[in-house]
Amino acid sequence: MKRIILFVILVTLTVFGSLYAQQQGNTIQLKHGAYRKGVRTDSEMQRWREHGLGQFIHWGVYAIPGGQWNGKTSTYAAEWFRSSGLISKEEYDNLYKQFNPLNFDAKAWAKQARHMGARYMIFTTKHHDGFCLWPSKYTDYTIANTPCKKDIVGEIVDAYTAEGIDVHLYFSIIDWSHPGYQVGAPKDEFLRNNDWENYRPFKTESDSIRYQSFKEFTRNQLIELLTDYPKIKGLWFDGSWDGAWMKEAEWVDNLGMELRDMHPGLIIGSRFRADENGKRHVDSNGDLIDDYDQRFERNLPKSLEEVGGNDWDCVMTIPENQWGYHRDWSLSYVKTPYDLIEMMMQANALNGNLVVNFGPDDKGNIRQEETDIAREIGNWMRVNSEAVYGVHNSTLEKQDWGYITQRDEDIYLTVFNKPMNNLVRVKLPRAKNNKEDVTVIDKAVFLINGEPARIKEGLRDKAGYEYYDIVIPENLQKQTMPFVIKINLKEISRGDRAAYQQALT
Ligand code: H79
Repeated sequence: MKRIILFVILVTLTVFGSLYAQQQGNTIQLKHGAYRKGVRTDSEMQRWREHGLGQFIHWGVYAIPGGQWNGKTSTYAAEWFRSSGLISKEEYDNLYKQFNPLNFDAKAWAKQARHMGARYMIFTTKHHDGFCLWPSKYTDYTIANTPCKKDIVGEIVDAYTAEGIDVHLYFSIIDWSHPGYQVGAPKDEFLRNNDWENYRPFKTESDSIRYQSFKEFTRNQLIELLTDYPKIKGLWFDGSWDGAWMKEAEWVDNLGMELRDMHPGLIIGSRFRADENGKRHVDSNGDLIDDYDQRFERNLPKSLEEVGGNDWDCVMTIPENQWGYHRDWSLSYVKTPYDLIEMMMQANALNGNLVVNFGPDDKGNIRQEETDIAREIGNWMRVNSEAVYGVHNSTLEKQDWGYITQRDEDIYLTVFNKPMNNLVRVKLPRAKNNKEDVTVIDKAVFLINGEPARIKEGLRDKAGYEYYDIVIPENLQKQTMPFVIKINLKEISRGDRAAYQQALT
């Protein structure tokens, strides 16, 4: 009996002890987990954080079929055309011999991106098909063996950098063109049952040996990219959900360190490597792996809680799920500049960047729809970009008419849902300095015309929060695009409130 009691006590202690440890934030010792809690504080990362808006470009031989082949249209993502079933693998793998984008003009693309207001861009050096847009010396499947022959990656890096736009290189870990690459996504059961240790990506020893050559190939290409294009700011990895890659936690971790040593300040997102337990993006302790969260692809977070204090960006397609050039955009809803601006402000208000994707055609043209979107976003940015660059989540609570961003003392209210009464009601925070004080709006101005806004007294709620109403003047009431009101707050004594309110009317 005594033994049983002792056993029960021991079990209880162990269970509660470990729960307590977790609650206390005691962490499992990981060899290849996150190396930092919280965000990077260096200047390169600070610069990235302030970009607000980026451009993604997906370009490769998939632009030749553009989602169509022999009169048939694929509803698949156009850059996955090799797997669509509409083309044989052999035919696809020979498309590069026709890749000849005579209209390609990196400087024109970069200029357009700058006019749109993008501060960084991500460019596909190689997608899953393995075709390289730079003349890699480690494979023949590159731009060097097309009629084009230009170093496309080099021209992009130079042109965008010259326009003041930071370049990040997209690189797919999956490479269907390399004989050593073979696995794909691991079976869920190993991850779900916490049985990662027993996951075996390869069926035979020789498959495993072949994979070693693939690893070396991947490492060589990454070193080559950093060596040839030292101006780049970061690497944007994709396809790292491959089981064999995930199983190589130690090797990949070492590779990451090697790349960072080569290129101080290098920015790498959470989609590069898994920890030793097969956990991706966040490690077994819930800490973000590497520099920013890449999980919000085509899917914006709705609250700061979802963001968890990390840096993040959201890459967004214009149609539903087309990254590469697809000739037929009637297959899904096509986002409008309004939609994209709303997404950008939602992202910025939650401490993230929005990255809008473009898919140029096989001639090197950016399609008319994308050109129009870039121009319209650019027109909006020329007036309102103050509310985008270098901003962060505001001390003001999110309110139903739109999104709020802030830089130092400047608060930007971007109004999307214009109230029927043309009054933008602003809930103000309590005074920080002195409990006896109240917060009021000191200044308010419309960015669209620089005119000061009229402020009216709003309600005071039961909890004691103060509200003020910003009047939308007649000349702005018919706006069809969101507009920004820049405000500053001040704290005054309760005794001065009546005088403040009197002065408003
Ligand atoms: O490059 C873009 C996508 O091609 C790539 N990531 C973005 C940035 C991506 N790789 N994998 N996935 C997205 C998720 C895989 C989705 C798939 Fe499918 C479902 C592959 C096959 C079925 C989507 C639908 C792609 C083809 C059909």
